[in-house]
Amino acid sequence: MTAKKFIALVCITIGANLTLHAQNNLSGLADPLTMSNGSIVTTAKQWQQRRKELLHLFTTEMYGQMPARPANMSFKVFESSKNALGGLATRKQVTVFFNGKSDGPQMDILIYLPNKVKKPGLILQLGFNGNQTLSNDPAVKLNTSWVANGKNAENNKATEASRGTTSNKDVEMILNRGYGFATIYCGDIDPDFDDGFKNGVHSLYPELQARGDNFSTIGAWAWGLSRALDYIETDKDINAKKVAVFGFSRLGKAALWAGATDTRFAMVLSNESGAGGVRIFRRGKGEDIKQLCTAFPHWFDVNFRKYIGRDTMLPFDQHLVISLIAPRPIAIGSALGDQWSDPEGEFLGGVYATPVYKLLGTDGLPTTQMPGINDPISGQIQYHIRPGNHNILTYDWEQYLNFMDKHFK
Ligand code: GTR
Repeated sequence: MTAKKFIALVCITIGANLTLHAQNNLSGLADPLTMSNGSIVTTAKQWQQRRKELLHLFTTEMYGQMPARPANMSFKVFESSKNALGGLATRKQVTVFFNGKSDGPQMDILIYLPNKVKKPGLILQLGFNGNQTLSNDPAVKLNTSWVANGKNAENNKATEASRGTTSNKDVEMILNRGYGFATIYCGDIDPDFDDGFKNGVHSLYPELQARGDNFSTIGAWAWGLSRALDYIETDKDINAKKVAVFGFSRLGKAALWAGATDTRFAMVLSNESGAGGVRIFRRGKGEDIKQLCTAFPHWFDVNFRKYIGRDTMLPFDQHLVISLIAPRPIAIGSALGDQWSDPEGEFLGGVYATPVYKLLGTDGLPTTQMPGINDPISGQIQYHIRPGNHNILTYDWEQYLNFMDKHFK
């Protein structure tokens, strides 16, 4: 390309971006392809530099530092059966001992693999309330970590009544579509309440606390997903190159950060992750930083609190986190009744990450127009919105499975 043509192309791109920003009332939104020193990123090689810069930015200002894989970590497959769920699946239950000690912090992974597929890819879900909530299967270990009190928990422990309370049928659908399903409980990694970062895996890393970029709870959950992937890589029955990391809501924020920080995840599925997930803060709609940091002071690092009240002036925004996943595929799901998550802001997260996907030779999200209800649009970034409230429904899983077929088959 001649220098003239190149400059013309850059000008056209910048012009189109400015128009899009104005249309969406987002002038001033950070450009993923401009380095902090003002230079423009035009090659995949330069993007690697920008990516480093962005990872550093989000690690410092928002999600906090994460430790490396612990040297002494160990795994134990404590139960398995080739005849689970009426013969549909092979079940494995694995404990990850984070510091290699049986009385140290630990998490259980529940894995189902479809018997009719050899070495399948899988969905790795970060879940609420314990692995037993995902299946009626009586062989699943009842979680013994802290859980929030509620209908299926007493004295902050899950009860038998919690078995199969979420997505039992959906797990079978996932297996019937030829994918495995693995799940871990967020509370095994770090219980979801503010204790000053002492319990869960935080107890192993006191040096990562009492600092602005401390190891946060969302950081810990994302880190736990990577540790589950460490196990998966050792399991010869699973295709570790086809692992889609999934999370819903607060756990969608963590799954997004896991996909951004750990390039071994081949795909990210982000269901209604909202503020601190894929949603653009600058719109000033839905949950804001003040609400996030007040109700859940443990989710993000301490530095993030300095942006309270500055949502519409943020020097960074969540499309940049999505861009860290590029060119790997990501599917974003919203619900019309979930205005707290700001569906249009979630959609725009994908729109504004798209220039990075394009730079890396893919299409990103193939539209800048918000699609209609139940009318998913799918490129390297997929977006769907359905009627109903904040939830993960069979319809959502179907969209994610279609996306996996498109990219994994
Ligand atoms: C809400 C929170 C959201 C979302 C949600 C959830 O209370 O404000 O950011 O994460 O919880 O996790 O269900």
